[in-house]
Amino acid sequence: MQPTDANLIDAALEHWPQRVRPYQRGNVLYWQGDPVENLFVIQEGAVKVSSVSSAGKICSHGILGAGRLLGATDYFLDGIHEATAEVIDRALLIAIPPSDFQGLIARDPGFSAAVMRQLAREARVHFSRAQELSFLDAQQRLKQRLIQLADEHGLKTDEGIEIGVSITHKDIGELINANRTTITLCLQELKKLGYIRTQGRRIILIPIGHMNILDQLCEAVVSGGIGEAADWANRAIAEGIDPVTTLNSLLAGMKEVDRRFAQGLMDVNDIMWSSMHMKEALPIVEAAVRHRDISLSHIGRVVFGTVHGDIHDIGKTMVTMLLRARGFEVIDLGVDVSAGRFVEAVEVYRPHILAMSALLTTTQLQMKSVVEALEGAGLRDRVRVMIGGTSTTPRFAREIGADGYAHDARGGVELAWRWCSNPKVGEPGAGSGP
Ligand code: B12
Repeated sequence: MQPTDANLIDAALEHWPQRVRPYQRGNVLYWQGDPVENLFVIQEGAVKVSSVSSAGKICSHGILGAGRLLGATDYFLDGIHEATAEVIDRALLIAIPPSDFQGLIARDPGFSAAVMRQLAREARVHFSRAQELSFLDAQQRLKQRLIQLADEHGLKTDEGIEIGVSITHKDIGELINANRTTITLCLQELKKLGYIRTQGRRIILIPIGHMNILDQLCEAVVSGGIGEAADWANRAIAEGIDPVTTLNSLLAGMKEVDRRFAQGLMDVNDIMWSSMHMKEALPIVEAAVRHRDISLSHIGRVVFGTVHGDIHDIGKTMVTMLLRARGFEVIDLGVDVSAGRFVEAVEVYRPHILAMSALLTTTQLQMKSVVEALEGAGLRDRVRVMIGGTSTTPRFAREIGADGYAHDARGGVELAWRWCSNPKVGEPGAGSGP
């Protein structure tokens, strides 16, 4: 049988039961530069191991949990601690004097194998950290580190795996070599992607298998083959991943496409392929969203289109999908929609909301033409106008006389929901419509 970390605790308890001591958060076991007076086996709790560079920069080597051995490398090399070890969560530690440690290594092959295994593991961790620093950006590093923390300190809960140790943004920053602002932004992004949830200092990860599926889905949008994104979307839904989380992964794929396009790593042709992958996957997610919220009845009608001269329709499709999922009836006019066509649709369908999307700086001015055309046709007071798309802003919405703007699909749905819960006089929901 392979010696495990549990063997190390068992062996330490068997030989040195009287050496178990409780420690509180903030207790320092040893400082960088101290001589090795004790080695420690962690029976319970968490200990942060970090060092300070000559330039005064702090680097955390890890937050170690039960079964880990502290100080062995320092003991074997020159007897001086290369890092500081600080308790960050109440802990029970077994302190072992070096001579006792050496004696047991000589006598007990099982113990000695467990120690070697720990040292090998440490070496591997350092190696993969070095790789991460060279190849991964801060968000990817953060994700890897959270997965490792969940592996070492994770508690299974109904919502996923909770990292069972209280860590601050500063702790995380030291672990992945990033400042606090970066950590906050990366955590927000991981939350948006649906990979983690936070409550105060509690961090809960979705199952790692789900993360892998979402990563594959995102990558399939960026550079997959035909049908690959759809396959991964099907798999995500079949595995019970939240459809909105699945949708966010598709969106992350398109963001990555944009990033690569901006860097000249992809051309318009590649973008076309990615858009096609996204469009193949969208109906699968839409069906799942609808299935989940099947009980909703229509709370309002929306006429939606991408303005004249603009053929970008993925954003519009996503907003439409979420609107439908929340119980709105959406009449999708498609792309490259003229002002006249919008006005005609408002006349015919009498919607609560007219929604417009534009992604090009040049086409966003079409939105103004539509508002003016509505005024010209005497329909402006009958409908609320909502605009969105990357090139638009709240200020632009005010300037052209639109009633509202939303930055993303979720914001658009919330705004539509608010409007339809509180209809304007003259609007269909207020009793004067058809
Ligand atoms: C995919 C894409 C294409 C595809 C479109 C395929 C399709 N079927 O849609 C193709 C290759 C055809 C294309 C063509 C062009 N594109 Co293009 N394209 C993109 C790209 C990479 C992604 C857009 C996308 O789908 N994003 C994913 C969706 C989900 O995001 P979204 O559209 O922003 O929507 C979200 C929000 O904005 C919001 N939203 C959107 N609409 C609405 C509406 C309402 C009411 C609400 C509330 C919210 C809302 O909710 C959505 C979800 O959260 C963007 C880059 C970018 N950062 O946007 C460039 C981009 C938009 N394209 C650009 C350009 C320049 C072009 C071309 C002129 C390129 C060319 N040289 O030929 C042509 C123009 C074609 C035309 N006449 O429309 C520029 C626009 C620059 C500008 N400011 O004017 C961008 C920003 C790329 C860049 N960085 O330069 N493009």
